[in-house]
Amino acid sequence: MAEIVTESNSEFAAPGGAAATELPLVLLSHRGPITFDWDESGRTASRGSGGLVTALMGLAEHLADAVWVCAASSDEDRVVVGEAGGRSVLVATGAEPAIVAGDDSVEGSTLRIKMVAVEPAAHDAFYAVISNPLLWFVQHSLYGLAESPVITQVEHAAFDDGYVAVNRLFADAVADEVEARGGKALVMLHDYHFYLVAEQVRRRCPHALLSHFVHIPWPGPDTWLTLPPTMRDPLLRGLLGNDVVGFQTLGFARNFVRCCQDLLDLPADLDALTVSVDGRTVQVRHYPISVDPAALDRIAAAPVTQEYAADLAGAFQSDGRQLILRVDRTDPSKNVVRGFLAFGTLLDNHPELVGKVSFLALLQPSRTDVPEYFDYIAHIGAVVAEVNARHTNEGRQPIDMRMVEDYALVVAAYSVCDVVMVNPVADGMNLVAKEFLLVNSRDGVLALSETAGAYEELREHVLALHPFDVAQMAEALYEALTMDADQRREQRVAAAAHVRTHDVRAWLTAQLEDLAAVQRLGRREAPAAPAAGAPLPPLEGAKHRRRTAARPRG
Ligand code: GDG
Repeated sequence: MAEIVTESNSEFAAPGGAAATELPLVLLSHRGPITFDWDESGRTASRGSGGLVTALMGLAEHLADAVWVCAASSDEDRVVVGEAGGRSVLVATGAEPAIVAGDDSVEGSTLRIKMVAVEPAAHDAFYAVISNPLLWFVQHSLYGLAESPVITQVEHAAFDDGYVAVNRLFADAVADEVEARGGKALVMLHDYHFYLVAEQVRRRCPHALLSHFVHIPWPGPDTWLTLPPTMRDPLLRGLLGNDVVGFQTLGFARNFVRCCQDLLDLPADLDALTVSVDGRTVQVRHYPISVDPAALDRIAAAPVTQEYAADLAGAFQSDGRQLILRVDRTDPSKNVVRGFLAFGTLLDNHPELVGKVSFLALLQPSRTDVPEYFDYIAHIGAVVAEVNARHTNEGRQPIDMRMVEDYALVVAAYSVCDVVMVNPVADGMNLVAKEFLLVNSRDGVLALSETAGAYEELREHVLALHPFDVAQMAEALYEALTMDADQRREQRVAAAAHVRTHDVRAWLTAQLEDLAAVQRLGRREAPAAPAAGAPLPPLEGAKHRRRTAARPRG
């Protein structure tokens, strides 16, 4: 089998070195790195934003042979799939991304993308019935079990004809790409849409090195009992088709091992974080995802961001007034309603703060085709109106809620706010918390749910929120607003230093290094999980030059 090389051979890797691989790379995520659209000027292509897309594109762009498999999400994506006859297309990924025609020469970086067009009814069952909401709700513990979920024949059919069928389609697309590369490739799968893919790819491509990173929480076996065995068992077995299954936190990794033990009766080791299945050993790991500090710094320094920051400071912070911020999708897991209830309680309990503190909420409407999400937006609006009616002072409403998609505004708000409230019911990681820490210029306080993945890493430097306890959250906001300057500075500086050294490159490097170790030692005798922060096993041989050791701690 070809070997993974972890050496600095790309812009992505420099400086300090992040891992690259000599194996061809096949990536899979539901949302792709490039989306095509059509306007009066013709076909347009836009690059996805966010740390994950940036990091994985950085890796894929610099490898000689990489392909990113994803769903066709726009009408124009589907046109591109038709034109390409279902094959992958090469895209120039510079400032103005565009498809590279067969014999064109390209300057700058390129990325090969294979979009899969799914028949709409199957996609709807896969996406709008099973992935969101069923899996999302189970994994974020969002169901009130007295009344939901109600799993009927509709959900069973959606699982079989939607989730299973669409996973098979994507598994075939991935396996085609692996086979086109001689059957040996590093396959990196992402998230809750594709739990069944690895098992099927392994059947067709037994020499592929397979990994899956789960971005959202993985609850313990009791919570998974919410799903019938006809759903939960295949999901677990599907993930066990991987060589390495990665989670955001040690807690989620342990939950997965316990699920395999308790629900599938498989031999598993909770200390080594391994599961034995079909004569193989599956490694279960945690890799806390993070942000790209250089990219954030650039956005923070941009003139548009600076202008926004000055406007926000003028509007919310003149005369010693303070600003609390939240930035979230309108997802029930983000707990926006209880956050506003806590703010209302804060103003009830501390009337001296009325007129002295504002709450800016930058919310992005999310999955409005799912009824629970649609209803949740209405619920948020009602609570905001109620708190504002109770506490308007000299014509100034305490909550300014904006439904916007404007990343420069988000970064500007991070930079000036005094407190950021991140109070999800459950969250895989939560990148808002990490982004805020890097760009805030006022030694703002991070008030963070115990149930956000980021809490496992940052607990020493944050004010803990209990996401269901509105009274506790109100008190924590009060503590944040009245904390002395030295303590605020000490907390933010320490937390920001952690995030800078545990960035998105470290997240990716750690995965590639573990995969290299698995491959080197053979799948049956792969190493036990190193303790968090312990040095990794050395990568031996001329091809295993490792130039970084930065490994995220859990
Ligand atoms: C899932 C998991 C995990 C915000 N407003 C705008 C905008 N944002 C950016 C933020 C941040 C991102 O969106 C939100 O990331 P989160 O991590 O907070 O949450 P999810 O969307 O739920 O992400 C989560 C993550 O995957 C990664 O593994 O951390 O736990 O649920 O980066 O800054 N981006 C743009 N415009 C905006 O208006 N472009």
